Amino acid sequence: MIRKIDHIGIAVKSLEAALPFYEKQLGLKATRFEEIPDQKVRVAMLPAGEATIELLEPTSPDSPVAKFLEKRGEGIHHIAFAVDDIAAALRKLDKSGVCLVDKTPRRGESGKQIAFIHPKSAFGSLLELTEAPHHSD
Ligand code: CMX
Repeated sequence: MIRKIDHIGIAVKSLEAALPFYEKQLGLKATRFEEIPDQKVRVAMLPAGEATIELLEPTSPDSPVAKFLEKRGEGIHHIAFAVDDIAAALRKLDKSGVCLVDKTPRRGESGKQIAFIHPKSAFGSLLELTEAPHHSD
């Protein structure tokens, strides 16, 4: 079902404050910035080998990332796995009784379809499934 780790999401209070560490100290480069209204976040994507670091800044106090920062502070927020068929993967997980935040995919960065698995079903980690847009979309 899972092809690879697509990205790791890291919650930060401010992209502007966090980026110099990731770019100047670690030598990564933010290649894309995007606001995702559906998730109430602004993201910076920094490719790191085959996977990408996604820095997440909340755009609203009721963003899931704002709630995370309030409760747990800055740090790793989720791990995203690339799948070929997100709808089929969600059906399979749902049938097995896995607690899904999204039973049907939503729109994530770069027009990807995304869905989250609740941390209570994944032993404490928030997991994301992501399917890249098809060229004909
Ligand atoms: N990782 C691990 N645990 C987490 C978590 C996270 N990112 N976010 C919340 N939790 C924990 C909470 O601390 C809480 O733990 P306790 O019960 O021990 O206190 C537990 O999960 C359940 O929390 P909850 O009260 O049910 O729900 P929350 O209001 O905290 O929401 C969640 C949790 C996962 C349902 C919500 O954050 C969500 O819907 N996330 C998916 C969407 C999202 O995160 N979008 C932002 C990223 C967008 C992107 O990358 O494109």
